[in-house]
Amino acid sequence: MISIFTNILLATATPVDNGNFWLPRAASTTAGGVDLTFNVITWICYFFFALIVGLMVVFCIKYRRKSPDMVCAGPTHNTALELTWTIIPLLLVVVIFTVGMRGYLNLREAPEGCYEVQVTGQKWSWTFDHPEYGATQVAELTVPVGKPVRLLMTSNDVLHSVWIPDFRVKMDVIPGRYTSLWFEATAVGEYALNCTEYCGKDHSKMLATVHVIPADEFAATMTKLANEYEDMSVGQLPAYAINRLYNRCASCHSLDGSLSTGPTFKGLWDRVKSGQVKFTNGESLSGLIGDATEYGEPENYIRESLLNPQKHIVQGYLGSMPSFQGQLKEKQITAIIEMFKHLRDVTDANGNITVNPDGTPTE
Ligand code: HEC
Ligand SMILES: [Cu+2]
Repeated sequence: MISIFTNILLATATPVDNGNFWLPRAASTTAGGVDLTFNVITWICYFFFALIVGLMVVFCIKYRRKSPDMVCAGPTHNTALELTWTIIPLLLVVVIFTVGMRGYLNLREAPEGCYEVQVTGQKWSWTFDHPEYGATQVAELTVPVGKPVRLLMTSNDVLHSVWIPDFRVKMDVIPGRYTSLWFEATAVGEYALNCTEYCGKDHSKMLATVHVIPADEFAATMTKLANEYEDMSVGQLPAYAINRLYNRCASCHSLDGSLSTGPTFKGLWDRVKSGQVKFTNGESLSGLIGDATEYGEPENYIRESLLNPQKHIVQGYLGSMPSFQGQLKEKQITAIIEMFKHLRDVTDANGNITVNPDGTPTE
C-alpha cells in the first residue's frame, strides 16, 4: 500500500512525464492535479477489485456447501461490519472530493497577469488572435513556456470545444458568449489541440498545434508573425500565403483536386481567368470578366469571393463559405490571389506544400 501511494506522488510531482498506458504526457502546471485525482480513483478501484474478487473466491471455497443436507441459519445483521462498510467508503469519497475539488479550482482560477489570447471557433478551424501583438494565427497557437496563458473563447457558428490533452484542459466554445480556460506549459514543444464537440462534417479536421517556445524568444516571434508580410515583395507572397493563410481555407478547399465542401484550389486560377466557372443561377463567370463587365479583371472576382462569398454560388456547392471581410488585410488578399496564380510553384502534384513561409524549399 505504501509503495502504491509514493508511486502516485512521484508520478505526479515530475513536471513532464511521457505518459503511460492511461494518460498522455503531462506538460502543464495543472496536469498534476488532474492526474492525481485520476490515479487516486484508479488505485482505489484496483485495491477493491482485488480485495472483493479475492475474498469472493476464498469464501466460495471455504464456505461452500459440503454435503447436501447442510443447512444453516441465514445471516442476520452485524453492526461492526455495517459500520465499517459505511465509514470506509465515506472517508474514501471525502478523499476523492478533496483531491478533485483542489484540481478543479486550480483549473478554474486563472492566476493574475495571464497572457491573453482570443480564440474563435468556426466550422472547421481555430483562429487565435494575440491582441498584445496584433498577430493572428490559424490552426497554430504559439505561447511562451512557463507563463500562464488564458484563452478567451467564442464561436462564430455552432458549439465547439477546445481540448489540449497534454495540458489536461478542455472547455466548450459557444456562439454568442465567452468561455475561458488557462494553462501554463512546463516544457517547450508541440502539442495537439483538438475540437472535442461534434460540430459537423469536418469536425475531425478541426485541429491545431500549440507551439510552446522559450519565453525570451516569444516577443520577437510574435512581432515577426504580426507583420511578416508587410515587408515582402509580391514575388514572396505565394509562399507566405500557402503557409500562413491557406490553413483558413484548408477544411473546405483541397490543393490536390479532391472534392471537399468547396471547389479545389488546384487549377482555380485557370478556371477563373478563362471564365469557366458556372454559378447556381445559371450565369457563367465568362460574362462577368473582361472589358466593360462587372469585374473587369478576374482578380476582382476572387476578391469578391473572399469578401462577399454569397454573391455568386459556384454550381454544385452550397453557399457555406464564410466572409473574410475584416479578417484579411489588403496585402493578404493580394497574397491569396498570387498564391492561386503560382500554386504550382508552392505545391507538388499531390497537393503537398513545398515551400516554407520565407520561400525556402521544405525538406
Ligand atoms: C467553410 C468552408 C469554406 C472555407 C473555410 C473557405 N471556403 Fe471558399 N468556398 C466554399 C464554398 C462552399 C464555395 C463554393 C460556393 C461559393 O461560390 O460560395 C467556395 C468558393 C470559393 C471561391 C470561388 C471558387 C470558384 O471556383 O469560383 C474562392 C476563390 C474561394 N472559395 C476562396 C477561399 C479562400 C481563399 C479561403 C480561405 C481564406 C476560403 N475560400 C475558405 C467554402 C469555404
Ligand atoms: Cu468544432
